[in-house]
Amino acid sequence: MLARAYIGIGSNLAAPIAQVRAAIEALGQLNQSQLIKASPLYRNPPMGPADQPDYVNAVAALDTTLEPLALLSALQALEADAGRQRNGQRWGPRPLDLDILLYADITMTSAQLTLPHPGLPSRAFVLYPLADIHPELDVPGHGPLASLLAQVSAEDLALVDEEAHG
Ligand code: A4P
Ligand code: MG
Repeated sequence: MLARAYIGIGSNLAAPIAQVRAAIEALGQLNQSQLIKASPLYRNPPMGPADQPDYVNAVAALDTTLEPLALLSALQALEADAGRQRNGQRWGPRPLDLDILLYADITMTSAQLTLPHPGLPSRAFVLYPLADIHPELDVPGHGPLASLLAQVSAEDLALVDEEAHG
């Protein structure tokens, strides 16, 4: 079945802007999937350990017939292509992080996959780009995106200049 999925994209190593753009490009090539829309890119300070570079974050909307776990594997393959080492510290720096924020209206908790992504309701770097794509969105189990947004400040988010490199 065709499902709408929202993917959170993050990078803070190895030319983050280029990493995020390449990831959006790669999502457009994903099998059984169609890239519907991508948000602007936002630079913002690291959540978690502070001794790491700023992140660049964005969100992409995909229509896909991949089941949730198959989509997760496909995203992890893209992370690996970007040189992601999975033995690093939790919330440590990474060239590419791809999270499934939402998959249709599914709510689930398992060792491999939690939906919606548990960080979604509280993270400005997820909520604002999500709202750029789909402001009317309802987040399963959490209500209107607009209500979540109202509780989170955008002050740390800086829109990346379209002409910027690196
Ligand atoms: N997993 C469970 N649910 C999901 C889901 N919905 N999407 C599992 C993707 N993966 C999901 O993730 C660990 C495991 O989570 C996966 O094997 C998968 O089975 P990971 O990507 O290996 O590890 P991680 O990313 O270091 O940990 P975690 O807890 O997922 O961290 P987050 O939430 O991804 O946060 N600061 C800024 N400014 N911007 C960021 O993007 N990102 C992080 C990482 C830290 N600080 C940040 C940012
Ligand atoms: Mg992750």
